[in-house]
Amino acid sequence: MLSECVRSIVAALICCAVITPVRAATIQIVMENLEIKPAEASARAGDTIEWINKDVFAHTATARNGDFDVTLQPNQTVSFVLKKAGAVDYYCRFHPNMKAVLKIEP
Ligand SMILES: [Cu+2]
Repeated sequence: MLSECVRSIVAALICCAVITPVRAATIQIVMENLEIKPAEASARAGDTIEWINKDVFAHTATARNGDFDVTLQPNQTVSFVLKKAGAVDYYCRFHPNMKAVLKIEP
């Protein structure tokens, strides 16, 4: 009788785990030696991007479509929550050769 009960609780827990929606993720993107790594990152709307500046000078993550313009001081980490889907090209305003793309799925 007791094991029957335990079994149904376990079944209910497994069931809940399966139907729980995917949690938003945090994606880390490093800026180091004038490079953005990875240069191409995939994410979903609702995910958080964490840009980590490991250089001793400031960088920006500036979206060409105007969706974001984040300034990172030396050794600073800045988080940004993605709101819209789409492929967003971004670059550093101080070093325009630093380029990357975020592929954001809905
Ligand atoms: Cu820069």
